[in-house]
Amino acid sequence: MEPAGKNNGNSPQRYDAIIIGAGISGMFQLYRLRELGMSVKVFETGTNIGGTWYWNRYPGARFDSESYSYHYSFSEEVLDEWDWSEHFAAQPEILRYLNFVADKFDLRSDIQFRTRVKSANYDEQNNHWEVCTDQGETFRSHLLISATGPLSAAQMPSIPGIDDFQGASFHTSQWPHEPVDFTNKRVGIIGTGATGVQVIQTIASQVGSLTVFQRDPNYCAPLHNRKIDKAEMKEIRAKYPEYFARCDETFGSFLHGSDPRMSLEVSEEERLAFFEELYAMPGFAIWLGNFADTFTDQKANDLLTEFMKQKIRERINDPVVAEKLIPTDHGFGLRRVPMETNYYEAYNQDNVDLIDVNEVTITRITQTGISTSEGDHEFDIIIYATGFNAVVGALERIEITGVGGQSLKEKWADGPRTYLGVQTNGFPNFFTIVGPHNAATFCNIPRCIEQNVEWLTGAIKYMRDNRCERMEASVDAEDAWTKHVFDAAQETLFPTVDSWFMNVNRNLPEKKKTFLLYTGGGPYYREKCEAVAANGYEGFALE
Ligand code: NA7
Repeated sequence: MEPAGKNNGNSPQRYDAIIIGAGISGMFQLYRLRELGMSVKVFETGTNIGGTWYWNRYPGARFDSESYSYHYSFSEEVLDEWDWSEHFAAQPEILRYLNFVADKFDLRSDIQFRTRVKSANYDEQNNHWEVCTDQGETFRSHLLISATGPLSAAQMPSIPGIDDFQGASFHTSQWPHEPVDFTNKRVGIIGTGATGVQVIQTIASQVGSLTVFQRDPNYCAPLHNRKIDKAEMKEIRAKYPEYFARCDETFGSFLHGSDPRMSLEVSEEERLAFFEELYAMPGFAIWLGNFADTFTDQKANDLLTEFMKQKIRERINDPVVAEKLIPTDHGFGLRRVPMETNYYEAYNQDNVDLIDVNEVTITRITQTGISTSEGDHEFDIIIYATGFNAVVGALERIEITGVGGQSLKEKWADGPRTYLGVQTNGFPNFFTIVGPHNAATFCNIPRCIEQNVEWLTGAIKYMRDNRCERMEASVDAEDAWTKHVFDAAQETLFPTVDSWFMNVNRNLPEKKKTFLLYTGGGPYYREKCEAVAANGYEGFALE
């Protein structure tokens, strides 16, 4: 390890570790590495901590996970002192919570804000990383850790004329810090993923008019959010250990885990009653608490899909609009399920219009609005809820080069290759939290972030205790893990549908179709990571 000294005359400042990103992962990794007595520097593009919850300030942004399953578990003090006001907290409260944690542990003193890491190059001779920022500074560190988040590289649509628009326009993840007044405004929104759904249902009652440009509809499910009063908070707090234990057991580390029964094992009556029960439950119950074969057997998936289609039809007054809102190219739950509160009912309002861009093409953004094959729409505000260059996008924006000057982007041109989703061969001492192929990509994310950070901290401590200077995933371990990731995906129906899970983004046609997530489940992933550690970090070369 480098000595903890931070400066050395005019040469670049040196740290034991550099962390990129001050969201939930970066904050916790900083906390743990400080405990090891390491010198650490965190770079963050934003003006404050919070990552996803700092950037995504759009109206309606909130948890889809139960608040008390999402928060950090590592500090009893934080658990004791923080109360949640809703079962699914909204973004302002979440950001207040993360600031509370940052204040409590004085995390900001090691974080440099307003700074984007532009490049990171491994210096083989000196076994350190040289990190350059957009502020023109260069830093050196022994270890480099990306905590950049799987959905942080905002993606605008590839529509001509975006810069021509004279009104206000925002990508949802680059929302202004000042409130946006929608009163009497003519608003257009492009995108109906998890984000678009939250925005639409929130602003539909505030705007003068809302025109939704939808390409592929998604199956949305009711969130059933409620307030938490003091008495209920006390009960919830008493159950924290139970909740964390439950998350450890389930596939996606949510409170909801699949039912052991198979869909066709029960009578139709029983099956429908179960679907109704789940539909009435809060959160991801209907998605992740369903029959065990829902995402592995097409027939099982078809049954649930039919139930969900019917629910949409029941909630929309105009049958033509209802059919537009029903996906035709995929079954329920095979893409990320947006959670909603009166989303479908918004389309029953007179001031809300739905345009299917498969029928009516958007030709360009103009000075005054959006031009389509069937005429022009004038807007005061255009909202782009068009998602992200998912999972690999934030890493691709940084020019990362490893041994022999190999570029990470080039190495991953046909899709990421990783060992455990934490390292890739040729990039020693570079670790990815929530990297591609990591269980954290298909997870109630803080649960998996904590696992990632604890495991990595253990590996770093092992390096120190055993006087190792260099840790690198072997080619064999990387090949085996990457194959395992693809094999696990093939056992599910997820690869049958184009989505960001599959590295498909129609605004980035050059991206190669490949599976980015890990679908072997949290429990297996954790077991595997623990076994690797117990066997002296098997699969990694340690020197
Ligand atoms: P998503 O889920 O990637 O959704 C983006 C939406 O934007 C989706 O409906 C896209 O339609 C739509 N889109 C993108 N480009 C266009 C163009 N050019 N024209 C029309 N529509 C377009 O991102 P979100 O922010 O909603 O959610 C991301 C994740 O954040 C989510 O999964 C949660 O885990 C949290 P498409 O489906 O491509 O037809």
